[in-house]
Amino acid sequence: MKVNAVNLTEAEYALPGNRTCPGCALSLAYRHILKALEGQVIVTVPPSCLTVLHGMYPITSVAVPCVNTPFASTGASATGLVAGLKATGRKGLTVLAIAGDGGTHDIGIQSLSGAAERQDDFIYICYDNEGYMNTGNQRSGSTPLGAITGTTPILGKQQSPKDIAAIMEAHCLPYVAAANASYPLDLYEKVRKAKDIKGTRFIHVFVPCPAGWQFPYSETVRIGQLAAETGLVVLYEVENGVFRLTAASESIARKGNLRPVRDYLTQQGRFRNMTEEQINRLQEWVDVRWKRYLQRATGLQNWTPPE
Ligand SMILES: Cc1ncc(C[n+]2csc(CCOP(=O)(O)OP(=O)(O)O)c2C)c(N)n1
Ligand code: SF4
Repeated sequence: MKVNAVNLTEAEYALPGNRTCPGCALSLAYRHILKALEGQVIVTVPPSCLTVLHGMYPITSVAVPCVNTPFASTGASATGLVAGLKATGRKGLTVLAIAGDGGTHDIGIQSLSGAAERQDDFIYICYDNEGYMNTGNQRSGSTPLGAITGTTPILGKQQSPKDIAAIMEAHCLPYVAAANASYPLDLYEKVRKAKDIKGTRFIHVFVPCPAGWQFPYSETVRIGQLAAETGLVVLYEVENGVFRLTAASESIARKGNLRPVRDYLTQQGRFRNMTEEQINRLQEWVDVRWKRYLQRATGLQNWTPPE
């Protein structure tokens, strides 16, 4: 049965009263991720906003066991947990490695790549707030072109972000998906599906961050929707190599056009210094990627990574 707001489980594993900022989309996403796993999970987390959400011993806002692992070793830590469960004969638990974009695109990529190449049996979720937010918003490999951060303070970032889901897909994983906290039921379905697959499963989750991106915290869900409506974030899944657009991206592909990226940029203080040339460059980047996703979805052409 397809999940909806009415039949979604009432059980909660990410409890109220955590220490994330008001309007944090990570908090929203994590709540649905743990619901999808029904609490039958061991989590491993590197330093990040998620460790803040979990809380400091002996107090926690999360009702599942969690290992805090060093920054570079999330993938290795998941491998160890999987081996530990096997050695002790424990069944029915999912190992979930979950890290920010700093901990995934940059610092944790080697241990993640090693574990994925071994096809170790866990779900890896990268929640992407497009910067090192817990330490005050430094630029990461996922920060978009033109965004002002603590380490790109005047002109904004000069480079396009790396496509981590494409990198992970190149590891021939059985399941790769891209989700967005503003579409929590789509995220829920993806985690449910990943739960029942063996091997390394990778899910990228876009999580708007009001504190770092400089928008009012009441606008979190709308910012995530605008990211999908402008094509800056595309929702999809690749199951055993078969690509499918989902949620808002699927309906835009069927019956609509993308909105201009400017509609998204003007809602956030971090883009306030973008030049016309940068906005055009970003629009072009989106258009090229969107065309390739459409071609993939309709099976017209084999996918090639964007430049
Ligand atoms: C080896 C190491 N380097 C730096 C830090 C400091 N540090 C803690 S959290 C963090 C930022 C993490 O960024 P990201 O992975 O994107 O997660 P977010 O904070 O955005 O949730 C940094 C740099 C650390 N704990 N360990
Ligand atoms: S800095 Fe951003 S991601 Fe971190 S807790 Fe605050 S809103 Fe959430």
